[in-house]
This record gives sequence, C-alpha cells and structure tokens, in this order.
Amino acid sequence: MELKIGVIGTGAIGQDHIRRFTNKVKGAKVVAVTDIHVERAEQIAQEVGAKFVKTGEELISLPEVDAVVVTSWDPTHEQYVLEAINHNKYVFCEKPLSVETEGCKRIVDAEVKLGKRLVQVGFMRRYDRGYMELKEIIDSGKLGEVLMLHCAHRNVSSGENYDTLMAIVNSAVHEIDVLRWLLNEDYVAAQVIMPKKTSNTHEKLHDPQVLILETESGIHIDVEIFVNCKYGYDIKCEVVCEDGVVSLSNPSYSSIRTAGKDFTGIPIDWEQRFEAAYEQELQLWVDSVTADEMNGPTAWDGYVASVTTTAGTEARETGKRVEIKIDKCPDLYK
Ligand code: NAI
Ligand code: ISE
Repeated sequence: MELKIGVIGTGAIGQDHIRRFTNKVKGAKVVAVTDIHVERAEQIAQEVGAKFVKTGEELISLPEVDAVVVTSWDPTHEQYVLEAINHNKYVFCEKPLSVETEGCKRIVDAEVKLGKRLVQVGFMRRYDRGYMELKEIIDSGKLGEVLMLHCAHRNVSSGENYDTLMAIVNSAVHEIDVLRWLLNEDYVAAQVIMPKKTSNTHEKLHDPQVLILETESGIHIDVEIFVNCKYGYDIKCEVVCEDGVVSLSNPSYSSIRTAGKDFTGIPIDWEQRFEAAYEQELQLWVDSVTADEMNGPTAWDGYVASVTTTAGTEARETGKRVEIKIDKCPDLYK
C-alpha cells in the first residue's frame, strides 16, 4: 500500500521533494498539493496526478492525505505542523520547525499532550554518507575522545534577501543540528566572531561570520559561514580527537588533468551536494510513517536548534559569550 502525501509549498525544495517522492522514493505518492502561487501549484498537481487545494488547512484535513510535507516559507511552518498534529497526521517539516523558540515549544507540547511523535524536521545532513561515517568513527572510540571540530559552510552566493541574521538561523542551523547528533551532546554556550567583510556582499549582510560553540563536555567547535565564497558549495568538518583527526568526505567528482593542472569538480549548491541525503531522508521517513514509528530528527531537535540559533544571534549582537539553556527533555524524546 502506498503512503498518500500532501505537500504544502511548491517552491524550490517543495518541487524537489515532489520529484523525489514521484521518481525515487518507494511506497509513496503525492496526492495533493497547495501553494499561494496557485498557477504553478496547479500545474505541478497536474504533472504528478495530484489534486490542487486552496489552503494548507484544507490539504491537511483531506481524508485521502495520510501524511503531510511542509515546504512553505519559514513563518508558516508552525501553523501547519500544529494543524497536522491536531488531525493526528504524520508531518515532515523543512527547517526551521518554527521561526520562534516558543513556537517550537508549542509543537513539542502538542506532541507530548498527544503522547505520540508525529513530527520530523528536515535536517537532512544526518542522512549524508560522509557525516554517517564520521559518526561511526567517533562512536567506535578508536580515535579517543573528541576535542575540537573545525567546520565551514560555504555557499557560492546569496540573494539580496539573505541578511546577517540568516547566516546562523538559516545556514549554520544545519551544522548546529548535525554536530549535536554527531557528538551526542548538547551545547552550553555560543560566541560569534565577525571577520573582515567580503566586498562580494551587500549592506544588510555581514559575510563571513564565525560561530563558536561549546558542548557539555567542553568540546570546542568553530563554524565558518561564508555564503558568498564564489567558487562552490563547500561543506567541511574536521574532527580533532585525542589519537587522530577525521574529516568529512564529499561526494566524488571526476578530475580532469590538462595543461599541467588537475581540476576536480565540486558541487555548486546544497541540492547537488546533499542529493543522496535528501533521497535517503525521505525514503526513511516514508518507511517510518508506514511502520507507524518515527525515528528521524524530532520536534525536540527542532526546539534545541532554535534555542541555539537564538543564542548565536544574541552572541553576534552583543559580541559576548552567551550561555545556552535548554529545558528538560520530555520522556517522549529520550
Ligand atoms: P521557495 O520560496 O522557493 O518556496 C516556498 C513556497 O512556499 C513558495 O512557492 C511560496 O509561494 C509557498 N508558500 C508560502 N506561504 C505559503 C502558504 N501559507 N501556503 C502554501 N504555500 C505557501 O523557498 P524554498 O527554498 O523552497 O524553501 C522552503 C522551505 O524549505 C524554507 O522553510 C527553507 O528554510 C527550507 N529549505 C530547506 C533546505 C534544506 O537543505 N533542508 C534547503 C532549502 C530550503
Ligand atoms: C538553505 O536554506 C539551506 O537549508 C541549505 O541547506 C544551506 O546550505 C543554505 O546555506 C541555506 O541558505
């Protein structure tokens, strides 16, 4: 039996996910879509044999929709996730879970009240082969204790609407989630350093930035966020341990040697870099919904990410080290 999915938001990643559900993921079918950009959504609905409906609320209430995917703009996520929980339906929500920490908390509280996990947040890096290999090596203990992580999140360029706030809230949020998962530890403090600003940016964006995080056991993490690096989409993570160093592998691209030089391809954007991870993320989500047991990034992970990005923002604004205070984790998420 196929899982019948309704998608809210048929923009860039919404279309990508619909394509994955239609062509790659097994055991699922998109049966309904909605977007405030009606014409495009109607066309996409027609292409995949789905129904177009006018609102997210209507889509969630359709009896034929078994599970919901939220890929609309950030400020709309919370309302649709809460609505899906009200309808007792599984919901996959792209990051962020909510634009407010209090909003993430409302979602956590709704799940706790229901006594069941229905929400998965789109932190796809946990499904990337490179990060999974890092986790396996760290967990094996063969390199001893982890001491430091040096990371980079570089994008080719950012649009005019991408501002200083977004470097941490929109981009580094992926490192914030995946590194916590990798280390199996929460963060206790954040700091932000603002290096010399590139001339390839605009007035509203200070680029690059460096986010520094400390974990419960004292591990130091630095994340360079440089969203106008010009040359490619480059994600780095070097884990320094007591008995060795392990670095994140990237998907392999063929290299061309010519005229005394060696050229190796690199991805140009996150869709290319994490294509396999997105596919695996959605396949495992469909499998877990079908099995009636969630096992991906939870609403609690969405809440912790939000607390951390908020602390990062305060650290940037004040120039100070800001403590990260996370509520007690409810049993539902342990
Ligand atoms: P987009 O702007 O291309 O698409 C968003 C779509 O949502 C638009 O078509 C817009 O008309 C629609 N929309 C807005 N409000 C709506 C509402 N109330 N009901 C129905 N549709 C509505 O943006 P993009 O890049 O596709 O991002 C969507 C979400 O996915 C964002 O929250 C973003 O943070 C997240 N994202 C996650 C990525 C990841 O790597 N996991 C990568 C890119 C985006
Ligand atoms: C974007 O919103 C994403 O989620 C991408 O994964 C990230 O790499 C990029 O920096 C963000 O702007």
